[in-house]
Amino acid sequence: MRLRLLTAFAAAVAACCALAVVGFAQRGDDARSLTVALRDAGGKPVGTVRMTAASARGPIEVRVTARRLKPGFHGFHVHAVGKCERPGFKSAMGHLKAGTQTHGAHDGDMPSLLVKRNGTATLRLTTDRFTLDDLRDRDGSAVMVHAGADNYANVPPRYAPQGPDQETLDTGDSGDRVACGRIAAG
Ligand SMILES: [Cu+2]
Ligand SMILES: [Zn+2]
Repeated sequence: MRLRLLTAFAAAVAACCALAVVGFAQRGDDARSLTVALRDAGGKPVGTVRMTAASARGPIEVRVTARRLKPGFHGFHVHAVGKCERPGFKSAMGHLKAGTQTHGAHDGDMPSLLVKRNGTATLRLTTDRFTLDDLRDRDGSAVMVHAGADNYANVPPRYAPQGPDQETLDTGDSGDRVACGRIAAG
């Protein structure tokens, strides 16, 4: 009798876990939301980015939780291609953009990630610069964390009378790519 109860209990637990897994899979990716796993240059998981659209054409809510990163500000962008080839993640190409946009105005530019002294970060932001469909376009896209701070191409004329150079206008000078999360084509 006792054994049968235990068996029933084990079956209930298994069913419950299976449901939880299914639930998670459904939560993971659908028309209104997606989840991105951030991995560092060694392939270790360092965070999660959850993107949710409140409505079909509405702004995207972005929620980031990250760990095992260096304290301080880190440039944080959506890059154009859904390829995170280690170690340098160059395969993700440049920032997600349309036409002649420059850095600070790129579709994929987002507020910087502030990593605390304990190496963790949380960030919650909204953006109306892209839709989930834009992220899941033919070549996908990638969420990128950089090694250093982003200057948003905000370089005062007293430093650069001719204006910032092309590299700054493309990147915001936040340096190496230290973590990447792939968004597959839809
Ligand atoms: Cu970037
Ligand atoms: Zn940019």
